[in-house]
Amino acid sequence: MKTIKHSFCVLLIALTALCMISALPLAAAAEGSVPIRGDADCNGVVDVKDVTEIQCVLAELKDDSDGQLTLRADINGDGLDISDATQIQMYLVEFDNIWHIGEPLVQPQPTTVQPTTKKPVPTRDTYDLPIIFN
Ligand SMILES: [Ca+2]
Ligand SMILES: [Ca+2]
Repeated sequence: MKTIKHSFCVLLIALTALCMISALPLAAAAEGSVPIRGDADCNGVVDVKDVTEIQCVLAELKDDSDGQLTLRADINGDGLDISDATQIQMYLVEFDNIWHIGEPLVQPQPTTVQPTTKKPVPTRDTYDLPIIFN
């Protein structure tokens, strides 16, 4: 009897650990730490629910006043429209993924310009006409 209890406890601990590991990507996405391109509902997975989410926003059944859904779901960068839903559908049926759907959305990083000690070389405007003295 004691062996059965022990086995049950080990099984319960293993299942709990498995559940925690499988929930990690969803938890990370839910925190909004790594937005995924095409993940309109921000659940960490790009699926047909994201297509429905886009359609609901386009039909004004859902609000996206903060623009976060558009940020994640605007696949081609021209604003949220029905072509974004179409691109996600094509991704789901494994067409070429030219828009990197399902990959982490890379935010543009600010660039810094390194200071230079060189004096700038004067350049001649190519449209200046040469001066001719007689
Ligand atoms: Ca999703
Ligand atoms: Ca778009």
